[in-house]
Amino acid sequence: MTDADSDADADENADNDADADENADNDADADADADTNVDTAAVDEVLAVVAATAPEIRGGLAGRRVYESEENPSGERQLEADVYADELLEERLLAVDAVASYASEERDEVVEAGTGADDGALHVAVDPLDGSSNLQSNNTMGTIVGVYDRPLPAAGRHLVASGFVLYGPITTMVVAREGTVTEEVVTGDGDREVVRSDLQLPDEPTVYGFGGRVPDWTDDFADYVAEVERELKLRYGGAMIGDVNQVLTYGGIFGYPGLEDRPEGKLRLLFEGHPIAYIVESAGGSSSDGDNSLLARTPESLHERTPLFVGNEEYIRRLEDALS
Ligand code: P6P
Repeated sequence: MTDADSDADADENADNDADADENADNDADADADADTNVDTAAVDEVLAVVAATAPEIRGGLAGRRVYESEENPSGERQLEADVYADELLEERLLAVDAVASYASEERDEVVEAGTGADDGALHVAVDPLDGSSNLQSNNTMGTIVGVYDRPLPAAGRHLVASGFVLYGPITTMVVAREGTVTEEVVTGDGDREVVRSDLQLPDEPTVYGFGGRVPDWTDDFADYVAEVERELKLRYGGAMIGDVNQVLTYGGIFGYPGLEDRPEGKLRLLFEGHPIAYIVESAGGSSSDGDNSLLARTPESLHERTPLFVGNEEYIRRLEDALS
């Protein structure tokens, strides 16, 4: 065999190895994106557990308006109500056979059920009491749940369902599954009665609400808001779930932007961004982190923050144009 032949063989072997590596990577990516055998009855059970727990969470709010000594992983002060809701939901959701893990905005780490993450296992991400700072002023707040078919933190494309409970004058639950959104009243014993099926954002938007202090907004965002405020009515209640439900009901846009001193924004991608984007996009609207759909994002860490915008497609597109 000449040197040239052996060089050619070496090159061919190297090419073969590279191809093999590439195929292995492609296979891994394919596995990562392959549909899992999620049992829809198990997803139903997770959502039913959240609804059934809602009356107890609501009933426990009145006596739990004081702050704990601890902070949550995002460095926010925890109310007794935050901890109470989190403990109830962890216990109830991990008792569902198909749930392999539970993650919460109130906990540093994922809690494993110890049942293994076999094909079809569900991984639940929860914001037990979104907007709990509204408790002291007796305003709305909510519970957010995202049901993923991959271990957490997972990409938005691995959501199989999401929902939120709104503790308003009435306790309601909005659920998105397989492209359809329903709004239900949660009765005192935790059952659900559908009040709006196939919920769609109104074509004519009416309301807007943006978080953060105006002096902390970027100039591009402030210019965009100056346009929006001449077209829509301000609705901002300080708890995302209440504000998002305004958008689902009246059309418009809700957002919490990246700020001058906090370009990543305030809200959490896994616990708030993904589930709410899944709902609003399923209701015919759009979501964005300022560049693209929030569902296109894969968090690198459990408590990763993101700029968050959801609402009618026209306003999301104009926002992305304004920030580009
Ligand atoms: P700000 C509540 O604390 C929350 O996480 C969201 O529910 C809400 O949209 C936002 O923060 C409110 O933040 O800075 O207006 O108090």
